[in-house]
Parts: sequence; C-alpha cells; structure tokens
Amino acid sequence: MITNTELEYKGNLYPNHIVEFKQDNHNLYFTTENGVVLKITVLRGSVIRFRYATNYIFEPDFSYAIDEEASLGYSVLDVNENETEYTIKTARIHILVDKMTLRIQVSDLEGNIINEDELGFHWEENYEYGGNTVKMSKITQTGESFYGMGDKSTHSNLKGKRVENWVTDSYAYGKDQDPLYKAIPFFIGLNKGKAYGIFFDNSFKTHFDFAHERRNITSFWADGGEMNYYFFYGPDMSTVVGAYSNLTGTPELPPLWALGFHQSKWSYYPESNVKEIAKQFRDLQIPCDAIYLDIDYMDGFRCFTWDKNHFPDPKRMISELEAEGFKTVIMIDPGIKIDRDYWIYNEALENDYFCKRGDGPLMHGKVWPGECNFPDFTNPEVREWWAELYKEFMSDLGVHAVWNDMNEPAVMEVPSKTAPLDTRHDYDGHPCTHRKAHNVYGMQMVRATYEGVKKYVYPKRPFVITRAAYAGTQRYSSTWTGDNVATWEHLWIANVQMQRMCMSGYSFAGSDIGGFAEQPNGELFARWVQLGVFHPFCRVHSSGDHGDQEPWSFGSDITEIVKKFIEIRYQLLPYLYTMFYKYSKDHIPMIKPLVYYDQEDTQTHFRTDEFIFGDQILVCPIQEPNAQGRRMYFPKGRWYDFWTNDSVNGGKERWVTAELDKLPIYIKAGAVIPKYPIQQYIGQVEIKELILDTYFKLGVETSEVYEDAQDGYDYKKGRYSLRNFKLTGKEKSLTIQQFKDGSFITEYETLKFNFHGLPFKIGKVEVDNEEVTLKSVRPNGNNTFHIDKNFTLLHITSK
Ligand code: NBV
Repeated sequence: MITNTELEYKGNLYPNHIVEFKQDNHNLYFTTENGVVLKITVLRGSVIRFRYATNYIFEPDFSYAIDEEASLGYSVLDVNENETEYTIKTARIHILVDKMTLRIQVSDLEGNIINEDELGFHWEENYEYGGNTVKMSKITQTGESFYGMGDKSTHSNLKGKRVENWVTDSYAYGKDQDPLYKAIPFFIGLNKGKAYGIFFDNSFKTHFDFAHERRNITSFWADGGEMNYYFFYGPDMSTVVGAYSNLTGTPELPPLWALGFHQSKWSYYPESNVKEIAKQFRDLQIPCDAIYLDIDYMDGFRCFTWDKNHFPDPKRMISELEAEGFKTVIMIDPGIKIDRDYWIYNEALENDYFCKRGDGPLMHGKVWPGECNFPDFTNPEVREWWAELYKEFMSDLGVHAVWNDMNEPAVMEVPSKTAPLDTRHDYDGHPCTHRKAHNVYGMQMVRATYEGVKKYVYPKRPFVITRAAYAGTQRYSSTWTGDNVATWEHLWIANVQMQRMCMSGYSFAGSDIGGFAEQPNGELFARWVQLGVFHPFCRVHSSGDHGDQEPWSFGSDITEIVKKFIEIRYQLLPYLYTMFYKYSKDHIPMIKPLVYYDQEDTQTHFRTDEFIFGDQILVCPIQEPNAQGRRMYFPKGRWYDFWTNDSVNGGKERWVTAELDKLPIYIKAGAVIPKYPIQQYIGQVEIKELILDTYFKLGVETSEVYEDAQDGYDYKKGRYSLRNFKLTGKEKSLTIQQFKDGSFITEYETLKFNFHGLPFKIGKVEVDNEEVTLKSVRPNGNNTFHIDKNFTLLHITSK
C-alpha cells in the first residue's frame, strides 16, 4: 500500500491525518494536520458536494453552472466516528472518510461500494500561475462503464479513454478528436448494475482519465481552481442524470416552432435568394419553420448591422417571410470589429467593456471582420449592455431568434485558436485570467443574448442557439455540434454526440444535418435527415461552398424521402413537445441511449447506435451506404414496427430491413403516441383532432401528452393541457383511462384512436361506462374511431 508520506516526494502533495472535525448544519468540515480542509455538503440524500481547500482557505463559492432553482433537502444526516474513520449516513448512502488520508468511500445502504478514492485528493503547486493543479483519483472496477461528458466524438462508453475539456473551435473535426466545442465535466459511472455520477465543477481546463493510463483507476484533474465535485447516487442512471440536470438546470419550453424543421446555409443572400428558398419549401410542400441568415447579412461582419445592398429592408423581408410561415434566425458573433466609425465598437470602448491583457492593453484577435476586440461577457454590466443591443433586431425588425457562433471565443491565425491565456475577465466579481474564464466565455455570451432576446420577443418565448458551452448553458440556449463533415463517419458521430449530450443534461441539441464541410451525396443526405428528425434540434446547415444542401438538391427520389421524414417529425410534434416538457420540468433527457433505458442488460453497455426517442420510440439510424437493412439490438419489452405493425420481443439483436426510404423505427407496446396532421409550419392548420396511435400491450403502460398555446407564458399560469393515458391490455379487452390536468382548452374536440396490434376483433365499446354503438364511434377500417376528448374511461372488449 502506498502511504501519503511516501508520495509527497513524487511531485504531488497529499492531505495527511485529520485533526479537526466540525459540523455546521449540512456542512461537514474535516481539517488535516497539513492544512487541507474537506468540506462535505449534503444537498440531498443522494447528492453530495465535496470541496477541498489547501492551506485552510476555500475560494469564494461561485459557479456559473449551478441553477438557482436546484432542489435541496434531505431527511437523514448522521455522523459517527470510530478509531479509523468518520461515517456519514444519509437516507440513501454511507460515506466513509478515512482519518489518516482523508480518502472517501461511498457505499449504498446494503454496503455495496459505489465509488472509492484511490489516492483521493492530491495536488501540485503551480509556480508559474500560482494556485494548484488539483487532482483526484478513484478505483475503477473491472466491469465498470462510463458515459456522459458532453460532445465527445468517441464511443459512447468512455472506459479506456482520456479526454479533456477546453472549449475549442474545431472545424471539420474527426472521430475521437478532443476537445471540441463544449466543456461539460460530468460523467456517469455504472458498475454491477448501479450508477453514480460525478460533476467536477471547475471551469479551468479539466482532464478525465477513465482507466486509460491505469486499468483500475479513474482520475480527474484541473489546471487550477478547486477540487470541487458533486457526487450523485442512482442506482438508476435516470436518477443520476436527473439529479445532475436538476442541479445545473433545464431550459424553459421553447416556442413550438423551434422544434420544427429549420433550413440554414452559410449563407443565404441576397434577399431574393432567401425568398427563393422559402418559396421552394412551400411549392414542394416540405414543412419548414425557420430560415437562417449566416454572417453575410451583416455589413462587413459587424454585429447588429445589415448589408443594405443584400438586405435593403430587413423588417419588410422578415414580415413577408413570416406571412409565409417562416421565422428568421440571425447569427451574432462575439468579435467586435475595431472600427472608430462603428457605434457599438465605440460604446464598448468608452464603457470599458472589452477584455484586456494581463498588463492592460486591449485583447485583440482576427475573426471575420478583421481585427476585433472582445466584450467581457463574464462582466454582468457587459451582459446587460449586450442584451440591450437586441432591442432593435427583435422589437423593431421582428427577428425571431439568434444563433451565437464563434463564442469559444474562436480567434483566427493563432495556434491556440482562442484568446491569450493572460486575458483578464471579471468572472462576476471574481477577477481571473482566461485560464479560468475560457470555458465559460461562450456560455456567458449566450446568456446575455438569451436575456436580450427573451426581453424583446416578449410576450413570445425566446429561442437561442450556441456553439460553445459549459455545464449549465442548457438553461439559456439550444446548441449544435459545430462544423462536422459530410461523411458517413460523421453520421455515426452525430448520433453518439446527441445521445451523449442528452446524458450530460443538454437535450436541446442537433447536428448540421448533411454535414457542414464538404458535400453529401443524396443517399447520405437522406440517411442524415432520417436521423436528424429524431434529434431535438433539427436543422440542415452547410458551409455552402460545395453546392446546395436543400431537401430538393439531390433529385426527386431523395426529395420525396426527405419530405416523408420531415412530415413524420411534424406529425410527431405533440410527442416531441411532451418530451421537451418532461425534460424541462422533470429533467428527463429527451433521447436516451439503450444503457439508460435498461442498465441491467449488459448488452446495452457498449451499444452506440440505437436510441430511444422520448420514452417510447426506438430508433436505429442507417450509417452505411447501400444498406438494405442492418442488425440492431432490441432492449427489453415488446416493440412494434412503425411501418408494418409487426411486433418483436426485445433482449435480442435482429436483422431489420431498411431500404433508402425507410429507417428502423419501433414503438413500445402499450404506448399511446400523439400526432398532429402534417402542416407546412406550426400554426398553419387548425388541429381538428388529436391522433392517438395506440399499440396494444398485455399489461399496463402509461403515456402523456402535453399541449399549450405553443408560445407565450400562459402555461405558467396553469393554461396547459396534460393528458395521461393508462392503458391496460388483457387477452380479450383493452382499457384506457384518461387523467387530465391544466386549464388549457385545446382547439380540437375529438381524439382519434388508431389501435395497432389488437389481438381480438372489437365487439363492444364503452365510453365512461356507456355502451356506444360501433356506428356512433365511427369505426374506420377495423380499429380506428373517434371519441370525445374529455372521456375518462374507454373500455373495449372482444366479440
Ligand atoms: O458563420 C460561418 C460559419 C457557420 O456557418 C458555422 O455554422 C459555424 O460553426 N462559422 C462557423 C464560421 C466559419 C467556419 C469555417
């Protein structure tokens, strides 16, 4: 066994024995003889925060990641002491703190070790910058798996990998390239069917080694700041992800149109080109809700200006597009052109809003407009100023939403691709260098954008997109995975990244469908659309320099396929919106990898391709050219083929067919899937009935449908409609109970049930205990009929 004293000579410093213990309510302080203080805070029975100070002093407690509304509260907290250790007991876990080494061991109430320190906390002093490199190492079990960590483009199970978090502009990145655009230092560990999570809330560059360097060790460390991490116990992955998501927050509901299909390119201009694209969508009857203006709409890439040659009257154009059902989304970058004739530049300069270097000069760097200065978005005053800049765009011109690019911040022609490390930042009153602020810079920019957009689109809801992100950014903004490439490998990457983002608390995300760099062929484009319509954010975007990438750019066969899948997305909008509602309110990820769905099935631990869209739709993308089908794994339960209604039992890998116009999609038995009719854009048609595709199950299954005014804030006053359907299937009968909540009155009066997989012929139908003749329920074919939207009990029995 290695003792701490021996290791002091190998460059690292270690805590030694505990000399003092103090408890202050839910904070427990353990002080060692050599000046290390471990502060353990019990936030909830299974959410514990660990902080370590060296030389007795903690840093001011400040984090951009933590949501003010995070839930707190626990029922049990007992601390006991014996000769060798302290034991902290909550209602969910036991934590041992070793008196000689300060090492931690967490176990469940049955005594199973969930997570234990190897060397535990240790550190190295940083002579050059001051402070410490703070480190933690933990023991890894043989069968342990690791998930999460944001946008890493690598196998979903991180076992054996080393990754780092440093928000980076990564044009045309590759598989396994790291780091990328996001820094989300949160992972989930899964061992012997029990899951836990660790969120290392430190905005310096952080590193994670998942049994890569040493087979039985997982470690994480940061280039500065504090060892400050949150531990979440499951045992279910859903509890872990939910608790992390609760701590770092979720977004409010977006306007429903933000969940429609969006079309983008670098760049659509002039105005006539934008209009032409919009017209094509309507002529071809391909649903689309938003069109994007990339940087070329600006005057010389100056933020908050328009190129008046290309866009002589933006207000008129935006309202004309709106009349056709299109929302206009514009790009904003962080770099402000150094130009004494540009009012925004002057205003920022006069008010001292730009970042400065260590010794005082303004930090500058080259981006699209040429040399730029960069607002310090970590200064609250700067954020307020930035938010106000949106007034004209949103209120006067009618811009609908904003897309924040290059906010890593990206700087051209320098090896670091970003600001120099000595750049100073306010960090909300905790002044620091870029080493600490880099990973949150983009987050604070998009936060300011969000505040401005929210204020000036009111009473509508804001919609914002960001490229860079730190943990917690999901509260303010949706995101995309940056500059990917039009290759089959990138289709695989997009799928893994999205599942990973959802596991990392960030569900409102998507990839540039079809690929940003290079040009897909029709087949790749179609396969990517098939995947992309099952991602929460669904947008085609491309660099535009290799040809067109609109749904009609690859010949009529591809156009038909793409149209068909976009239509499926529009039909599924009430289902998708309900997914978002559950994400926003209950912190449930919108899409789930199979391991999340059934962590007890070890087959799922290394699956990357299949995922669950919402709770009840199993999707498996086709990721190879010329495929007629593929092998896919079905998790536990019974699944209906979306196309044929044939059902299969899970727990097995099977061959499934999927010619180019098909994607393997399966519906969970018992599900009631809500659908709207196809519309060309949100609000185009009156919804006359809610379609409920109902899939028989022997047993019980519940499904929900959330609806509201699709925009605005009335839902916060209770004006929403939440339907809960409890389906109970027996050999010769089917019962559906409806429970309703909320005061929103939906515009439709009827529910149209489509029954799939009924094992019997319908004999009798009773609605709220009254028999209805089959004629009055208007049977359509075998198994379709309409009933009043307010029913509470539907009972169907066999002939
Ligand atoms: O503004 C141009 C592009 C944009 O289209 C893309 O989505 C961003 O990720 N932007 C990057 C800057 C240029 C990239 C080469």
